[in-house]
Amino acid sequence: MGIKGTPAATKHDGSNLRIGIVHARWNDAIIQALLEGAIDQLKQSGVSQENIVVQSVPGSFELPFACSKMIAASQVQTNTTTTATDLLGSSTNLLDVSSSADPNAPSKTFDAVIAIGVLIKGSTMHFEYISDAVTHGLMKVQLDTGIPVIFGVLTALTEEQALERAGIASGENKGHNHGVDWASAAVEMGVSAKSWS
Ligand code: DLZ
Repeated sequence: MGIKGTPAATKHDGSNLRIGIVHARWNDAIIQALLEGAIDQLKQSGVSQENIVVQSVPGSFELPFACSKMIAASQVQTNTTTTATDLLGSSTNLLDVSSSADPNAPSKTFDAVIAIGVLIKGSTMHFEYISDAVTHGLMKVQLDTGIPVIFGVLTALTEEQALERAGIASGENKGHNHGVDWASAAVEMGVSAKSWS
């Protein structure tokens, strides 16, 4: 059984995965802690450094667009390779290429993307509008692309709440770094999505 507020632990091998991380730059100290937690956990799950691609955007509102573009660009790169081979050679060459490919090699397409942002409620309605738009936007990206997008957006009522969820609260109890859980979710969903397709 998991501790309250965290998922029950499962172990998955991320060594064949390529994971994208897109993070906002608002509330940067909290973002950096979450990013570090996520990257450490990805590596612990076997994802290699070169298969972790990090991209930043100004704020959380930009996360869905950036995730969508990142996924599309990675898919175009993969397709371009195929097209180039296609144009260069005969069908025999194409067969040669596929038979020499390592079936266990990580794909160039992202297997999962983690969107990291920290939204802290202010005195206007900005927080509500951005939280709602980002949540729906990220859900749409994963359903439209078929690539899992992990919801790494903290929607905190106070800065202290956000610090706790990044594991950097002041005082004795530093809280728990949710970036770690997001990385585990990315590996589990990346492995699962591969087996479901
Ligand atoms: C404008 C704004 C505000 C008020 N607060 C936050 C926040 O707490 N966290 C965050 O990630 N971004 C915030 N932003 C910026 C918006 O997400 C976005 O970058 C701008 O509105 C430009 O589209």
